[in-house]
Amino acid sequence: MKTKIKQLLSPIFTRRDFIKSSSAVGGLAVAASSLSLPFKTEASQPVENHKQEKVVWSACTVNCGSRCPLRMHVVDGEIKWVDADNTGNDEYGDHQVRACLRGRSMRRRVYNPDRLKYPMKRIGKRGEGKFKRISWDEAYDEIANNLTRIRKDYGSEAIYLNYGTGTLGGTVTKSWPPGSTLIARLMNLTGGYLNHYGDYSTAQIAAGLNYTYGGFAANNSFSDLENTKLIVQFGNNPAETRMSGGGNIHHLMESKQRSNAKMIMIDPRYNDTAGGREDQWIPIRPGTDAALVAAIAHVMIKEDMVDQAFLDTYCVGYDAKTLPASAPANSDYKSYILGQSEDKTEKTPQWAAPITGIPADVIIKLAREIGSTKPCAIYQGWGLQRTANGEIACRSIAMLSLLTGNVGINGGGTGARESDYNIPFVRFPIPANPVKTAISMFLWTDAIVRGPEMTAKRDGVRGKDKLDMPIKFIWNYAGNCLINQHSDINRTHDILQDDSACEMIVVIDNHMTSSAKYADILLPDLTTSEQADFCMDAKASNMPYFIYADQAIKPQFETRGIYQICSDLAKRLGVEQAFTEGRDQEGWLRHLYQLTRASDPSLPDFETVRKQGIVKRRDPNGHFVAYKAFREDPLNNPLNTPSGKIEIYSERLATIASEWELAEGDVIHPLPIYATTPEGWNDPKRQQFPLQLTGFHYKARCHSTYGNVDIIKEAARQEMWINPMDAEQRGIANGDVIRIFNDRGELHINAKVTPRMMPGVVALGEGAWYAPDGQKVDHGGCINVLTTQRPSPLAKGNPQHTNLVEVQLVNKA
Ligand SMILES: Nc1nc2c(c(=O)[nH]1)N[C@H]1C(S)=C(S)[C@@H](COP(=O)(O)OP(=O)(O)OC[C@H]3O[C@@H](n4cnc5c(=O)[nH]c(N)nc54)[C@H](O)[C@@H]3O)O[C@H]1N2
Ligand SMILES: Nc1nc2c(c(=O)[nH]1)N[C@H]1C(S)=C(S)[C@@H](COP(=O)(O)OP(=O)(O)OC[C@H]3O[C@@H](n4cnc5c(=O)[nH]c(N)nc54)[C@H](O)[C@@H]3O)O[C@H]1N2
Ligand code: SF4
Ligand SMILES: [Mo]
Repeated sequence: MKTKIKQLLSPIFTRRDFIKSSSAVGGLAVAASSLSLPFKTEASQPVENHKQEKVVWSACTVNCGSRCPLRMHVVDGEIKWVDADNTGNDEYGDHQVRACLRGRSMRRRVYNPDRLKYPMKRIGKRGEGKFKRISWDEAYDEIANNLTRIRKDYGSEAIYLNYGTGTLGGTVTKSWPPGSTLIARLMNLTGGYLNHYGDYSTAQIAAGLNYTYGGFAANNSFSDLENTKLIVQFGNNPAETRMSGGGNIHHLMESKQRSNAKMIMIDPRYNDTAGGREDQWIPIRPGTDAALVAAIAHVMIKEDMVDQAFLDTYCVGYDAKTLPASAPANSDYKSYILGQSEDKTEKTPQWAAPITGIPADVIIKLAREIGSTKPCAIYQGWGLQRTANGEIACRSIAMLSLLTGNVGINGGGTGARESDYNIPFVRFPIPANPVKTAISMFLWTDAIVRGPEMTAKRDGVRGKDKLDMPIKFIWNYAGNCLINQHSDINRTHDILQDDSACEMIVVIDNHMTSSAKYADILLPDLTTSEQADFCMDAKASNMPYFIYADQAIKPQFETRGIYQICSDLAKRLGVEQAFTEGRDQEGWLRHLYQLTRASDPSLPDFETVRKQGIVKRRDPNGHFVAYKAFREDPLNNPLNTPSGKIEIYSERLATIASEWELAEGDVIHPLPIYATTPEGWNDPKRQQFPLQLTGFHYKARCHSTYGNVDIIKEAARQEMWINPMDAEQRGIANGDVIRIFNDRGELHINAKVTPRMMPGVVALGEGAWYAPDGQKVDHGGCINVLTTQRPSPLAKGNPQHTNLVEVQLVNKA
């Protein structure tokens, strides 16, 4: 059974698979996969290389939510192949954290033709990719002089650290959140910078469910699914988004196998996590989950399946009994469902069917199943919240856990995304930022063109009523959000063309990405293979770990690491001692680890960690059960909400809804109601652009990272998913080249015609490398030529999965 499960997880290969297939050819290493990736097992090293070869622990630190150790096989200073974790007994709970095919292709990133080799200065227009080689000293002078000038002319609020998660998993190299980076350390020692809040991953759910649960909402760890009877997943796809052998897909499958629980997948796309393991797939129109939830609630209320005692004890605003005094009559959740509130609409399954595209009888059956199976584990991914009005949509899903009283118990959960246990680790100290202003990470393009017009109540400026300065200087470290990953590339391009608006952009990357092409000064960074670092923060359920990634090879070309870059700049800016505190990179690693061990002496010493590469632990509590203490004793363990309870009705949101200036179609509401969205299924714009386009995080890449690895591009091609009925109407067959377009942009890519996509909706994996043809048409399949910069109402986040488009045939395959 175990092997079967692992085989189903096609991108994850087991060590046994390799050994089996290599022994079949007399000990010579042959990859078990059909992809002949350059990796071999230790047992199968070619004899002639055996002597010179060293195996060095390294890691993959990209932001895929996992984090994998890599064993670099180095011969004559060159990585020859990449192997995965081989420690432990590989039983579940002490299993190997095996890298996915992306990590195993790391060699192809390190030695990629796109690799940046030298510092460079822009000589063409931004985006043209025309640069001249300069020395490090020239680059430092340019940066230091411009920083000093811009600080003097505009103030520190004009300096911005853009979102970038390329090395999120590192410690020295950590690229996000901005306040944890070495660039922030340097900036804060020299006057500070304009901060950002929120992230492209979770902006809406972090903001929305904060009002329900107080703080970033937790859910039970996937390992706890061994205690459940029913798993319901709303747009959650760990088979693609948590792919590591130590990642959450592994925990989901192993624990599901133990409980034998049924699994229902609710997603417009038949995703890889369903992939034959689900008991039911319920395709749903994007942006309509809250309507489905409301109809489920209706059935539960009518059929007396609601856990009234739980709602009375732990929640605010389910019915009139627990509604706050400030709330108007009939503004409770039950009244909303039964049609007694403002909209006078009963949220019956018949009402929800034409909205969601799910037949009423399927909704009724689903409601009875969720209402009568105890415990029931409701989870959501982050796809459905990365949408217009996503804050309210994700809050609604929590209602299912509340109505059924599943919060705080084993086998139950909260309706948020799964949580994980992490090993506490001391990080780089970052002095306080003298600038207190912050903008949403999504509104930096607006802050360039209309910074001083941006206010707290309209644009979500924090720390101040309004922004005083536009952004004039951007640090873009390990991020591709200048272009590739930020919405509406054509708008961003136009904004960045004017170099008297944002005057200086510094990009620090490994590769010539689309963002790198917009740099004024482009600095070539080391890869993880060329330096040492501690790597951690994996989403690994109840088996947390950290990795010591050692230096496997010498820095290539003239590359320099972020610690050296910042130290050198610190010297020029007169704060060298304060920045380095007299330590080099290894000195800091030893120092931070010493502090970590001081609080947990059971951890192995530095040299041992360096040798063994990975340190694994178990969650001391077995499984993480979210809000367990609150469930057991709500008076002594209140939540971090104003009432201390779970707020179905939020007074704070009622206040915000009445005070903020919102664009038409934006909804902030004290209750988790269903709200239609701009560019949703019923927007009149559908006459022109009849298909809903949703995005997804694709196994071919981590966002754009690994997007230039030839072999992976071939294995998992960039295609737009379309249902056979929609394709036929347009004369499109599988593999044909199509154009996808709307009023923001156009791209050409191949069609994947598949019943795995529901009719009326198309999907495109995010992160493909933007490849414009000079006419603003992209040929790489980068979805962000089609997405909007209009922010979501409450979080001011990225609604990148909410788009209307039309699709036409360009060429037959
Ligand atoms: N349409 C659409 N857009 C999206 C999303 C979506 O769902 N749909 N998802 C959003 C989400 S959730 C996120 S998190 C963002 C991610 O957006 P980004 O954080 O920009 O992620 P990447 O595209 O992986 O870019 C990481 C960059 O870091 C570089 N890099 C990798 N390793 C190193 C290193 O060691 N040093 C340096 N200096 N650079 C390195 C890579 O070359 C790459 O350019 O994208 C967002 N954009
Ligand atoms: N391989 C790989 N793994 C990754 C990443 C990557 O780029 N590549 N990125 C990482 C990062 S930074 C993040 S933030 C996470 C992202 O994790 P998620 O945000 O959870 O991933 P998505 O693929 O955007 O969305 C998950 C699912 O939601 C579905 N969905 C979209 N809209 C709706 C809707 O309205 N309703 C419902 N019910 N479902 C909907 C999508 O079809 C998709 O299958 O993944 C991480 N893991
Ligand atoms: S991309 Fe993620 S799952 Fe794959 S090797 Fe890297 S950290 Fe592991
Ligand atoms: Mo993300």
